[in-house]
Amino acid sequence: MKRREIEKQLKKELDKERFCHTLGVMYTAAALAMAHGADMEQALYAGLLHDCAKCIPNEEKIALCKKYQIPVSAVEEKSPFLLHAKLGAYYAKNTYGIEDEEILHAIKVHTTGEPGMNTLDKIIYIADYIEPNRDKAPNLEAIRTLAFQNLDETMDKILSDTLNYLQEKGGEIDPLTVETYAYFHNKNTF
Ligand code: DGI
Ligand code: FE
Ligand code: FE
Repeated sequence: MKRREIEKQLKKELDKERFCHTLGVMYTAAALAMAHGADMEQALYAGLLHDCAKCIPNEEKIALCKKYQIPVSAVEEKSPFLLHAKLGAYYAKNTYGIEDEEILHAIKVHTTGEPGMNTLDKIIYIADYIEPNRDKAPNLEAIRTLAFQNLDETMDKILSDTLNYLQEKGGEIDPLTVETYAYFHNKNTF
């Protein structure tokens, strides 16, 4: 599907706020791609579709994963909202016709991250956090500046703040989030 058609469809699938966030991520990802010499078209598509499964009710997410044979971990059973990333990659491919595996992968890992993430993966993860409609995270201003300078350092900062936030609010922590933080922290230290 063309980007405009996908936009039209998503406007129906998502609530207003999520749709605005989606456009914010799409254009922020494009800007980050420009700054870091990555492919802008891939960034636009991945940004546009990253939350396409976000507005499916949580109870349905687990059933849909079983139906599509997407593995569900113990942490995902307890926090099914995490599944919107994997389900999003599934719908990007099967509903929106995206065949580019790099776009699908960036969507799949956009919530927890993954050790060894590539440039597009990082761009989507970071754009999701810094897009202009976001206002709650600490250090946002500094992180926004850093994002256009160094992707690995930005990942380290965001993951560190995210883990602190999850610890404070007592959220179930996915081992992948911890592994991704360790990966970037080590990468930046040595
Ligand atoms: O879908 P969005 O809200 O745009 O953004 P997202 O997909 O990055 O999800 C953001 C939330 O995900 C944020 O509140 C932090 C949370 N998160 C990230 N890693 C983990 C996590 N939540 C839990 N419970 N466990 C994690 O490991
Ligand atoms: Fe998301
Ligand atoms: Fe998002």
